[in-house]
Amino acid sequence: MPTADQLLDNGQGVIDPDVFFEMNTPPTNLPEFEAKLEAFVDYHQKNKTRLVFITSGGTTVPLENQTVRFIDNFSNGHRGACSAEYFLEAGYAVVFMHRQFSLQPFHRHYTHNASTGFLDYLVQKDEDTIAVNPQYTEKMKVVLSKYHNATKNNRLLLLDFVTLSDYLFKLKSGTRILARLQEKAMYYLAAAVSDFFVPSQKMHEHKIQSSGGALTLTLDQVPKFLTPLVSVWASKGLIVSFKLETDANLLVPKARQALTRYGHQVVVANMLNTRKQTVTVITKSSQEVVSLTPDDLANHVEIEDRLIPQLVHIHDGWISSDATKACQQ
Ligand code: 9Z3
Repeated sequence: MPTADQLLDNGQGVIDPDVFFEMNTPPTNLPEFEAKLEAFVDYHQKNKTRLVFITSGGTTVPLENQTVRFIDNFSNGHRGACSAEYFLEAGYAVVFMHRQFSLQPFHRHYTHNASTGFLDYLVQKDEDTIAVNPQYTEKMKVVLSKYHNATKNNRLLLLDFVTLSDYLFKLKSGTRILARLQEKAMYYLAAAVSDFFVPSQKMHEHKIQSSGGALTLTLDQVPKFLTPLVSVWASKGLIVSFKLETDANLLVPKARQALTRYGHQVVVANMLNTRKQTVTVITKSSQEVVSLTPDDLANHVEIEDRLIPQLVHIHDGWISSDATKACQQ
C-alpha cells in the first residue's frame, strides 16, 4: 500500500497518477482491450499507416461500488465520432475509445436523432422486403461506402469505457501500446473527463439509503494524467488535448496554461455553447480561431471538416521535424 506521503503530490490533496493505479482495480476487460489494440497497432505499423487515438464522450463517477447512482456530464461524443470520420478521410487508422453507447463514427448519422428514428429510414416494399426510404438513399450510400471502406481495410477500431477509472486504465494502457509508433501516432483527447471522483476506498459498497437523510458528497480531485501521458506514456507522439470552458475570459488563458504545464503540442479550446461552430487551435507559437460562416452552417458543414486538416498539417510538421532531428544525430 502507498504511504501517506505518496498519496499527496502537492499538499493540495491531489494524489499522484501512479497511486491512483495502485489503489483502484483495473477493468476486467483490460486484457481483451489490450489484445485488440496490440493487433491493430501491429497491423498498421507494418503498413506504415499513421494512427490517431481518439477519446470520446463523458466518464461516469460511481457513488457506490455496486453502482446504482453515478455522476455524469453533458458530452454525447459528437466531437470524437465526427472527428474520426475526417481522420479516416485524411488516411489515418483510427482507434476510437468512446464512452459505451455514445455517438459512433458513421452510425452517428442514424442514431441519437430527435426527429428521425432508425425505423424512419426504412420502408416495407412487399411482405418480404424492407428497403431504405428513397428520400435517404443518396446520403446513406455515401455514408455506407465510407463506413465499408474503413471496416474492410481494418482502419477503425472501436473500444469502449464507462467509468472514470475504466477510462484512466485504458488511457494508460492504450497510449503505451501506441507509443511504439513514436511520432506517427496522434493522441486526440476529446473525451470529457471528470475532474472529481470518489476513491474506491471511500465509496459505499451498497446502494446509499435515503433513510440516512440528506446526502453530502465529498469528491477528491482526479490526478493530472496529462503529466505522465506527455512525459512517459506517449512522449514521442503528437498530443492534442481539449480545453472546455463556459466563461469566455478563461478559455485562452487556461488553454495556454495547460500547454505550459504539460509541455505537449496542441490544445483545442472550445466553449460549451459554441463548440460546434468555433474552436481555437493553440500551439506554443500560434493561435488560430477556426469558425464556420453562416454559409457553412446553412450547408451543414461541420467544424471538424476544418479542424482535422489543420491538425494533420501540424502532425506532418511533427513527423518531419523528428526526421530532421534523426538526420542531425
Ligand atoms: C472537449 O472539450 C470536447 O470538445 C467536448 C465535445 C467534450 C466539448 P461532445 O462530446 O462535446 O461533442 O458533446 N473535450 C475535453 C473536455 C475536457 O474534459 N477537458 C479538460 C479541461 O477542460 C482537459 S483534458 O480541463
